[in-house]
Amino acid sequence: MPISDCDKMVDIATTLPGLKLKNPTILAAGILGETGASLENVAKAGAGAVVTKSIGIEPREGHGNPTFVETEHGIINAMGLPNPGIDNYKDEVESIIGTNIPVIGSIFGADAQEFEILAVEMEKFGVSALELNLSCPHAKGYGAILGHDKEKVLEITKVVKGAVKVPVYVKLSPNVSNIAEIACAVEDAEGDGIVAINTISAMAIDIDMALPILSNAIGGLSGPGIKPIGLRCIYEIKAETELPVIGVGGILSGNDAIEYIMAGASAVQIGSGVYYKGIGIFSKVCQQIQEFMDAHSYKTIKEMVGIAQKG
Ligand code: RRO
Repeated sequence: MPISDCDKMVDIATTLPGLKLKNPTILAAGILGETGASLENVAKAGAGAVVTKSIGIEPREGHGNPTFVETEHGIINAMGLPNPGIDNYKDEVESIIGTNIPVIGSIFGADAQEFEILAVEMEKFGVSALELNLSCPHAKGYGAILGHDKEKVLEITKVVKGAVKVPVYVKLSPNVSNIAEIACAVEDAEGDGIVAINTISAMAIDIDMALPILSNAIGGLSGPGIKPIGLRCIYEIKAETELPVIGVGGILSGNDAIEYIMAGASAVQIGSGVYYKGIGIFSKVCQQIQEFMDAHSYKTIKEMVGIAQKG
């Protein structure tokens, strides 16, 4: 939103390795990422960048229904990594490359070799950066099993870094005892940045049926209830590493985004917020960030990054 008084003009652009963003809001993986057209709609709605669906080697149907349940303070999903497979996703990605915002390719694999193959393909499609999904909490053989192990995180990040030129971001799980230690493994492998956090392992029970609601029983919690946990994770990661961080988890407003930025995030991702507020959330959050900065005399996002860190 333009601000008429030039002295009060604030700049909400932000820069991370390989990413020049006109604003700090990014569509998170797994939301509206099925097609190039749906990603383009998010770009038109004002997002600074988009992350694709998490893509693997082969097509996967994912878990059976129900895959999704809304609870008091968030949403629990166990989609089970449904995706068309890398070869079938090519046209979708290529259709949005060259539109006005960066595209980040999210990939998941069972081991470093699969990640390498996927990374090379995604790079060929023309993405600006990669996001390694090492953190899906409920897909057997993928995600958490790798991302909870700092040696595996180091190996996968190193292998991918050796195979591509685009920057490599690693999406981390909050379901670990020490997230900063895992972030340090990314740094040791010369990864370019961290995305935190993925969803929190959770469940809901149907008391009439006396059964778990999700077909997979256990899923991942996202939405407003996880914001304080996401903030704590960013804060801990920034205290231990120099890596740039993209914050994600329960961002529904400009103030939520500012909290993440002050904890140390250079940009934020919005996922469940689209479910709660609609696609207009990107421009709304940007407007609210701008208003906050104007009211508090911040001129750039960079000035605010990590200012809540002690010492
Ligand atoms: O597909 C999923 O069930 C899923 C993924 Br890949 C992820 O990274 N996080 C999540 O909560 N769900």
